[in-house]
Amino acid sequence: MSQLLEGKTALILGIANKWSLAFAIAQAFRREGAKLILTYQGERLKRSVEDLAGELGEPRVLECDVTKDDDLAQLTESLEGGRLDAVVHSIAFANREDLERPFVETSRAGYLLAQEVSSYSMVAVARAAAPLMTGGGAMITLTYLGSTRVLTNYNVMGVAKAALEASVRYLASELGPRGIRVNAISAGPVKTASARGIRDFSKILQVVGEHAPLRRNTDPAEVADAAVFLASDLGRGVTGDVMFVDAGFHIMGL
Ligand code: NAD
Ligand code: IMJ
Repeated sequence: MSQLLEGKTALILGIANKWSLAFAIAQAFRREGAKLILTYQGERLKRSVEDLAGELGEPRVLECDVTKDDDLAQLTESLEGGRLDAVVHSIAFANREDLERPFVETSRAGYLLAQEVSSYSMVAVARAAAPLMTGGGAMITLTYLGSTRVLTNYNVMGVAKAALEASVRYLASELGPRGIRVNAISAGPVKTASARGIRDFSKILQVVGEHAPLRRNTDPAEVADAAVFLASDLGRGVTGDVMFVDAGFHIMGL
């Protein structure tokens, strides 16, 4: 069988451990023949990501904290001379207390932090990567239903995801003429490190699994296969969009 990403090089940001959605995406991209470049947030995650790189055919692994302009500039510099065909942005962060107390209590600093890491970083990554995408390509970010619906405790992250999805549209409009497509995948709830410890997360999984049209939860491999589609030539007509991979949950009303 021919591979959908043969001859393509993909930069993947946001692997922390084997549960990360970005790791599932890296596995699917590798299965489809892509050459990978991985980044990790900082020293704390270096070992973990380097270990996982071993399962992915030892790709290049670089440090990139998206709040640091130097790291992003370094990333562009160290990849210069090579061509990039796909970029996966799978990064979010907010202060835990802002995901636990009423949204109205969100501090200025907490609001700005969530925006910086979870939304602005997509713009910064796009700016760093676009010059390397000389043959066009695809940028993909991960979002969640809380961008357009009020979901308990998602709070400041919902606002950041709304800004992220709007950023996808502006980036798609500007980068389209260069053959670069920009899309978001809105995944259903998955028990990753970013979900663990969220109050009542198991209950959320249960309710979503009972009410989604497919009557089950989302498998990270399904999110990864959608990313393969968007990064491949099969997705050539799709840009500026939010694709839901959530067993259909988002279509449901009461
Ligand atoms: P995860 O914790 O494995 O991934 C989050 C990643 O963000 C980590 O790798 C972390 O290192 C990285 N990160 C945080 N701050 C960073 C910084 N300053 N610089 C660089 N990297 C930084 O959890 P995940 O669930 O795989 O999350 C990945 C994406 O998927 C996020 O955008 C999340 O909002 C989104 N998402 C998750 C779910 C879910 O239920 N798990 C559902 C929909 C969307
Ligand atoms: C996160 C918070 C509240 C409800 C939530 C989530 N639901 C889901 C998530 C229902 C599915 C996971 N998600 C989609 C995220 O985007 C998570 C982002 C996140 C998680 C944490 C936890 C640890 C921490 N900061 C975080 N920042 C962002 O300290």
